[in-house]
Amino acid sequence: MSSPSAFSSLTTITCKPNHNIPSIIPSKPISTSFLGSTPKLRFSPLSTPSSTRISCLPILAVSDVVKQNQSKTSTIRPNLLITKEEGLEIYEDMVLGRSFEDMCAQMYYRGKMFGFVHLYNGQEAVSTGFIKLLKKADSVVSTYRDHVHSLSKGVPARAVMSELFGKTTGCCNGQGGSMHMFSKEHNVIGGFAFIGEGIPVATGAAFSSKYRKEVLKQTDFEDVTLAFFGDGTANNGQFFECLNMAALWNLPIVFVVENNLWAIGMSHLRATSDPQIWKKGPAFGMPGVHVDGMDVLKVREVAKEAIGRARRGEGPTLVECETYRFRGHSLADPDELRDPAEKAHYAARDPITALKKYMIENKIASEAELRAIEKKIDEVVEDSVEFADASSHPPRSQLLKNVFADPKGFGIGPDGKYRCEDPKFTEGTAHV
Ligand SMILES: Cc1ncc(C[n+]2csc(CCOP(=O)(O)OP(=O)(O)O)c2C)c(N)n1
Ligand SMILES: [Mg+2]
Repeated sequence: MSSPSAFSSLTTITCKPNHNIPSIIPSKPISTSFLGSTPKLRFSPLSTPSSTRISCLPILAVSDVVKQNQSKTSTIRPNLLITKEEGLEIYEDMVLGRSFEDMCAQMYYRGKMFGFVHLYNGQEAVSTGFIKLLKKADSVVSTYRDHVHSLSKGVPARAVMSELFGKTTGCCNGQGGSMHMFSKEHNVIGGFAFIGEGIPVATGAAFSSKYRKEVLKQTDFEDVTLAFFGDGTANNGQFFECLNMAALWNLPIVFVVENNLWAIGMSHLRATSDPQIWKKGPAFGMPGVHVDGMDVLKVREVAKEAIGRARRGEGPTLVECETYRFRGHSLADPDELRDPAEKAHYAARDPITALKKYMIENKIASEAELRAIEKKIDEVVEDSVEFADASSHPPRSQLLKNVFADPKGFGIGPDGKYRCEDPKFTEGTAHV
């Protein structure tokens, strides 16, 4: 039997009556004898694992989960959520994410990178809070905002920076660029540029973990997949289809919505009928949790529960992390739409500054120890730039490597030459 999860009671959040929305469910149960009649179209509920069964228990907030785990963490210092070792690891990962992205901005404006580059500044607590709890065999699926997810999962800074520079030493040999980080070795199975595109891929990865365990009997436990995506993406159909499949097949996946309140220049509150994304979990029969995504310790506690549920075979969880991006949508965005007061509000809640304060105030680490980490990371990031700069560009012969569609008739003409070499092609008059 699996151990009971703190989320078993979090699912009951759906029971909170919403007096603004009229109930469409009749108070008396309707007979299920005649399914052809719409008013009588009521089915008996499918049996669900006890952890996802919806009952009317008292509402449990994330803060209660945190408190509950706080008392379990250490008997010597019962108020702390992390050990020194964990704290230093988390701090280092968040500083790496931030410094790496700041360096990307510099390199982009110096013309070292091409195409769109989307930075993750401000959202570090989500990547670190979740990914640092994973094992190597677990998978991460990201979006175009994918550098930091890759770094948290262990892809070396050199490989990510080189990929951004379009060099052969990049994790995709320079063929992916900023939006397409991938590392088979680290089970980063893609940054995806089309929004929502990664969610079915993540669902497929989770299905394959379950299949390997249950059908092929290859492992004793299920590897977990984390699917990261944004608030705007959560209005996309693929999200709903995958919630359905993941719940139906009880897949070992966590859907992590990074709700930074904006989808390019569209406010989440203007674009979404019910802005509380976490509520969509219980609608599909899985727990839905909302957590402060600027607080890495809270994110981490929620992540522990969600990843633990997935690993124990208790199925998927939807976690909405309320966060904020400190820069424009991409480095090409002048970021003029968002209210300066809103930006200032979230800047004051910088997750790295908050963690630093927590660690120093609670004597988990000294200022000198944290400064030493910052210095070490500066060197790692500097080194990644020097490495990327010194690496070579891919040879022309690499152009069609990893292209799985038959290049004949697409990139290559009937004469065996690249179509782009035909001067008429570039004039726009070639017969394609
Ligand atoms: C299928 C598809 N439609 C439209 C776009 C253009 N687009 C790029 S980013 C974006 C907004 C996504 O916002 P959100 O999911 O909140 O992620 P964030 O950028 O805030 O991390 C859109 C619509 C796209 N990339 N893919
Ligand atoms: Mg967003």
